[in-house]
Amino acid sequence: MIGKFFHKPASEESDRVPPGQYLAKGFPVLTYGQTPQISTEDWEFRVWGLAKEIIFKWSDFVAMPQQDFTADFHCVTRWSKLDVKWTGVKVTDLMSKLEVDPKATHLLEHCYGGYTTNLPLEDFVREENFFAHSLFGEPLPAEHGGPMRLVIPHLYAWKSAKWISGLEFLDHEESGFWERNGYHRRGEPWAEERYSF
Ligand SMILES: Nc1nc2c(c(=O)[nH]1)N[C@H]1C(S)=C(S)[C@@H](COP(=O)(O)O)O[C@H]1N2
Ligand SMILES: [Mo]
Repeated sequence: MIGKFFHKPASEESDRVPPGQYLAKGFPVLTYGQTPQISTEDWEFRVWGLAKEIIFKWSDFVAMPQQDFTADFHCVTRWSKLDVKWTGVKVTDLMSKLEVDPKATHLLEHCYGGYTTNLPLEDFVREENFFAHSLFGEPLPAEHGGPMRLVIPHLYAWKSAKWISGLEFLDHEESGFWERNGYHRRGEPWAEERYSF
């Protein structure tokens, strides 16, 4: 396993690599199923459930404040990539445009292609979370979730939904795709919250 695709972190990086993780060479692609192809003209982002329903178009998203982000990326299959550079919109900036019911405690991220993953609201509404449409200065490639994905740096990357199509706000926890298939409900890499069994 070590060698061709992974390397051991140098000592100055090792304190940034969670237990049981290795640094990937390049940026692996991890997708369950097909890669959806969605143009920015067709892309829509819908909010529903315990929030006032609203549909954003691509132009609405790029009209919000745009920022650069640098974040570490940890896949539960044990590869990590440090200092990934993204551009997009902060979750907190999107939240300022929503009317979320105070009863909402959780949400489900929905994606083109049918993938879902869940989060407690407090793991979603954090300053370091963002929607990304660019990767290392280029439009986000389809295989990495383009045209738009969510990035939740403090949790394992299955929470970072690619081809995001919407958010469903809930007053209870509902499992997403991997959570129903044995992954941990929350997925904090430093606590190695990998699987639920
Ligand atoms: N829609 C969707 N989002 C997804 C996935 C997926 O299969 N479908 N895989 C998740 C997993 S397990 C990981 S590790 C990351 C991988 O992102 P990458 O392919 O850009 O490296 O995307 C996450 N988001
Ligand atoms: Mo993953």
